Amino acid sequence: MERPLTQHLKPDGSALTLAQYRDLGGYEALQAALGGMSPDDVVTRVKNANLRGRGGAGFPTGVKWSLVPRGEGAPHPKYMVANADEMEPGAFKDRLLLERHPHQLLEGLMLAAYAIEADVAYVFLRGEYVDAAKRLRVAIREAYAAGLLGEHIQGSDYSLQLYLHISAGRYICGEETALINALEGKRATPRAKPPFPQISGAWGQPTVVNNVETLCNVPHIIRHGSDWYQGLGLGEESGTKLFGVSGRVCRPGAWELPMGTPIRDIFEGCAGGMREGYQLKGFLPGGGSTDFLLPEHLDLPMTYESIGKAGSRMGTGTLIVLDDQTCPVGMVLNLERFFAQESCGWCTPCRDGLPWTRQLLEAIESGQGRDADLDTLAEHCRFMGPGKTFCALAPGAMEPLQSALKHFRGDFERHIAEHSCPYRSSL
Ligand code: L3W
Repeated sequence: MERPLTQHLKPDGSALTLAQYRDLGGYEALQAALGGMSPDDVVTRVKNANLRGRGGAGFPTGVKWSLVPRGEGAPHPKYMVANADEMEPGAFKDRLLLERHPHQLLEGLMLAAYAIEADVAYVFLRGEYVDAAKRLRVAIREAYAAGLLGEHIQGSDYSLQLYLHISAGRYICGEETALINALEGKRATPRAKPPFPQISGAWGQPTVVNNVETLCNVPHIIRHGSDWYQGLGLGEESGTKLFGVSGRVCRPGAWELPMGTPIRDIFEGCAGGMREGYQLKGFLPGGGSTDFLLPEHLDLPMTYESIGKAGSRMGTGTLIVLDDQTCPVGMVLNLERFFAQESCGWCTPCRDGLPWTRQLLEAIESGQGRDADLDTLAEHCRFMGPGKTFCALAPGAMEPLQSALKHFRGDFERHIAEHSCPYRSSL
């Protein structure tokens, strides 16, 4: 199986240097693009490859790029941003790529910048990713010194400045318009869309924001072509994907596998299934802001479509596993504490609704809950559902809760009836 994104990672966990990356064919795609492909050619190849955004939403990358005004008369400066603010609960896939394959990201970012004719590129990095920051700084320095960044890259007409921006922190900075506000030095609140950033983004100029994993695919697509990339997927969807598993499994980790790999292969084949003495009760397939699926869903292929049809989202592709000895109410409470803390406070349903949700769950989990609280929680799921809030944070936060109320309702009811957490006594 081809693993274009991760096959060359070094077993000692260190980052590939520029020389090592070049030995593997690194920056050949950039050279090919600058030497003989127009920005339109690059956009078309990525569009035909059917690369979809790996940050969680799955929007087609080539389509996003094609919406940027290009050619004569297009506004400048334009900005290209790598969204490296990975904070989705359960997700650690981008960290792997950032720490160990920094030049792959830089090459993808440069190709994307060339495709949209950007003048400036940023890596917007999560503040806690200290090792990634160190390694990216080295890689950026190496790239400038080798003439891969700066004025007239590799003797071409194309010039690009690239900066590392360390996030001041906040989950919402991963939402592209909040990220753009933060980049401008403003408070990180999302903006209304439209206009989409492709038209009016950073400082009112055309801007594209792509996830780290998305960008890491681009050099491979340019080098090997759209058909090759399409062929890596097992079904309708193209390419490979970094899937992760956390929870009480034998081998928590992240693996690059074909898009469309059955969940069972990830959970059992890669993560080794449950640790001895534990049973699988359910799992969040795409990180903390997705709906629970059940053991009966293990044979589904991991694609945006199939996970969507099952009532959840593939999101970041990182499974969080719930076992039979972990309290589902406690697990959801833990997530809602995070989301309530991370609400940016811009819109009322999210600012007030998430802390209220957290309080209700705290009451239930500690044995102080009432029957009516379950109806109130269900109401919150509706009032903070899709389209009811300014951005996707609160609807995402409601996904694990609404599905836990559906699949594990008996656990909520037992907390209320027994005035305590039934899992605590079984520890
Ligand atoms: C032009 C249109 N562009 C959409 C573009 C848009 C953006 C991308 C996705 O949230 C999800 C969220 C989290 N014309 C367009 C268009 N676009 N329609 O497509 O946009 P959207 O609105 O579908 O999603 P979003 O608000 O960006 C992303 C989920 O990801 N998620 C969270 C991940 C968090 C991280 C992290 O830790 N950094 O990855 C996990 O599932 O819940 O649903 O570029 O401009 N008509």
